[in-house]
Amino acid sequence: MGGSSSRDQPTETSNSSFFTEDELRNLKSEYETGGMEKAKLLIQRKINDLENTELNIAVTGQSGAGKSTFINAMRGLDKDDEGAAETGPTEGTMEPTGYRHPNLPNVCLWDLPGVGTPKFPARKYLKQMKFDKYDFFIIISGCRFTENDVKLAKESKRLKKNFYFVRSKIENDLHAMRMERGDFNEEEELEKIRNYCNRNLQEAGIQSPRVFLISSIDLNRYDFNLLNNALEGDLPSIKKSIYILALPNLNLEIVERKKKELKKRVWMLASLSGAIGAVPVPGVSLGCDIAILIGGIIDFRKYMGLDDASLQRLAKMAGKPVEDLKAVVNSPLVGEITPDIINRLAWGTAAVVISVLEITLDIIPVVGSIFGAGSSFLMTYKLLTGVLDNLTVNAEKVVTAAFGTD
Ligand SMILES: Nc1nc2c(ncn2[C@@H]2O[C@H](COP(=O)(O)OP(=O)(O)OP(=O)(O)O)[C@@H](O)[C@H]2O)c(=O)[nH]1
Ligand SMILES: [Mg+2]
Repeated sequence: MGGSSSRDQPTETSNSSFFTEDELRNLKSEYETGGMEKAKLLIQRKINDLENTELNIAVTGQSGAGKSTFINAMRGLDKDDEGAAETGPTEGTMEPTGYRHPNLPNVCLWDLPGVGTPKFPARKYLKQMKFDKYDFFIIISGCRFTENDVKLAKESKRLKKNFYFVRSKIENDLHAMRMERGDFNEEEELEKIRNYCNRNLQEAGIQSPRVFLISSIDLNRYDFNLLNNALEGDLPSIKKSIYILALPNLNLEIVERKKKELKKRVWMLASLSGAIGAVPVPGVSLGCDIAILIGGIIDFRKYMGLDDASLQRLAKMAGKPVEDLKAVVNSPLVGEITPDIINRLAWGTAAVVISVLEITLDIIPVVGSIFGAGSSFLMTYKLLTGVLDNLTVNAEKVVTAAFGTD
């Protein structure tokens, strides 16, 4: 895949690491000259990058097209929830407003005012919105294709920003067509609307536009997964990871993607364990670093949507009582994390034999020696792998309870 922005990025070794080839080589030489303590600095720096990188998503389009509703849906919020963007049939948002993701404050969705209103004629709009600060654009179009949609698309292109054209309220169109015609075929109609949008963008000089048909009130259907695929292909590695972790747990595919991203973090966190002054877990005979473990569990749990607030949001989205979702969760990891729980996990993993060879294979040739560096690494690696597997299984159960399996 790969859009224009990914070409500017240094090549990564593979999907299983955030490090580039050069960085891995550097990591190896740091280890060879300064041992684990020196290598850890580089790993820590990468973890800091993961925590501090911002992702700014601009959502733009005609007034009333459905920008605010889409942003709320992406954040897993209902329009009445605290902190939700205001929506409604009247001209709403008057200046760019950033909405931070409830779990990942570095992800910000920007609700830009409707273009083409008397207050914001298109030309003035493009200047005032400071287009440059955003990672990519989502242009939302409500129904008919307009001149302003084209202007927005062209401006994004001129600024070499990826843009994704989202045709919203699609379930409304389908509903109307279904009422009108007896021989209604949903897939055919969707394809017609896609072609219509594509043709208009092409006629305006956008060569390969990317068009997605979406319903913000039923985000899980239609082209939402396709939009995520496109973004996954276009964003540089760390931003991609952050984007995926910010998605609401709408389906099993999203949960699987999150697992893949979090797996890349396991060996990095494990490498940091056993630092000087680390507090060992009482009762766990092999050394391991309780602060790193607990931090990992809490973060992974949140990204997997299993903390209380995320479960509440998901239940609301699914229109089900939160108790129904909580009822399927069976994990010691969802309550308070105590040393005792870590101990129980450790007993569980005693039976799980993870050999060095099972650890993310492509990193082995470069930093293989780090993995042999001590039991503390292996123990933390085993525990966090177990944690991630356990949380994934539970997240899958929650998604299925919320939305079914299709
Ligand atoms: N059926 C349906 N209605 C939607 C969808 N998206 C938005 N709406 C409705 O469309 C109306 C306008 O949506 P908003 O999200 O407020 O639109 P906006 O683009 O933010 O509008 P401005 O802030 O004025 O620029 C609201 O009544 C929404 O409920 C959708 O996917 N399906
Ligand atoms: Mg709005």
